[in-house]
Amino acid sequence: MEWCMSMPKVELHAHLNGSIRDSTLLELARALGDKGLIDFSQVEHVILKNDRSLTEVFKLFDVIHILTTDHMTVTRIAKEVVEDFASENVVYLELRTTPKKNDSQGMSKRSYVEAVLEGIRSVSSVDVALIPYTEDPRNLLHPLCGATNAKCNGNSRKKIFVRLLLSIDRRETTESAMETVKLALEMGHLGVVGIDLSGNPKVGEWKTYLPALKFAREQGLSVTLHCGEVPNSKEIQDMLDFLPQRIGHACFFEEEHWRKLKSTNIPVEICLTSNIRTLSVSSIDAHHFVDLYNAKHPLVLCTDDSGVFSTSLSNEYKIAASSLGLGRKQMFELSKNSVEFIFADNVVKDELREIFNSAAKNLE
Ligand code: 6MZ
Repeated sequence: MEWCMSMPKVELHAHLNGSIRDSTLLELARALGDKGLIDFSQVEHVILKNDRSLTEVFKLFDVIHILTTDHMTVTRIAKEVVEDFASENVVYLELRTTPKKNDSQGMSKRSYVEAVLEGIRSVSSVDVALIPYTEDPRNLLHPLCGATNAKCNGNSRKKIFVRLLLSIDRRETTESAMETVKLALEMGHLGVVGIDLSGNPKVGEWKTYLPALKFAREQGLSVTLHCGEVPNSKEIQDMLDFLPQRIGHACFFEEEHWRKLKSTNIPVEICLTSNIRTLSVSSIDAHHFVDLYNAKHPLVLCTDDSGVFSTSLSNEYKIAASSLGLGRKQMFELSKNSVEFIFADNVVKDELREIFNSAAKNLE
């Protein structure tokens, strides 16, 4: 586990509100409980419960969203989530979140995303490279210490690249999804690099979002889809035909879906603990990760919801390594290959390749 912690890692599938520390959720719940706005003991029970079906997970998200409605809290959780990933040597984080409109809080989708960005910028425990690298000279790496010029003080500091994906929730309307895509385009210069389709997979039809997803792609945004988290053969086929840049989960694929996936080489975001906890996959040994890994299909290990599923990216690597009997070199390669599937530009990719190359030298 220590070794998995120390290795540089890339996180491409992490939902902001699913990655909150339990301690923070409990603190927020206690504060609302004290104000008489919620029943703390009931919410505490929901937060601390460990085994949840997929349906229960989405009930938990509704509770979490009640606790994180205001701008200040959104800023706080974004800061903490970045700090937590950085503390386990994640060097590139593509954080995804659903922009929320909430009139009672004076919150628009834009002000929600601004609050997230403020949280990311306020991280001080590590250097954060957020604004597209090419446009902000303060983000250039110092040639000696490896820290950004903005914060270099002669010592080597940890650094994490952060980019945002804006999520469309399957409960939204076509218009609302289009609003999210337009917002992502307007905020590209602030570090938003793509669109995700997520939310309860038993709800809604993905076709509702097709116009928005097509528009996103036409305008140069990368798209990732939650695909096959529940059995739905037609939807899976249609999603694969759309040729998204990546997909998440792929739990309920049938033969023809695997054939299509493998022939198109669409990278898969693998969320082991999440799939096991929600009973989408019966055991690690039965997980499609094993076949995809052996087939050398592009894949990336991810946490999904590190808070909700009490996991970390290092833990996901540890689980994968023990189930497949992978050695350090193979785990390192798996982590390094993830760089090829990020949505940020080639300058960032080159920078990350450098980070992995110098880490490889230290491993020898
Ligand atoms: C599908 C999921 C998910 O956006 O409020 N989300 N969608 N499948 C999953 N697997 C377990 N886990 C999380 O983060 C929480 C939201 O992310 C999506 C859901 O829409 C959830 O409400 P944000 O930051």
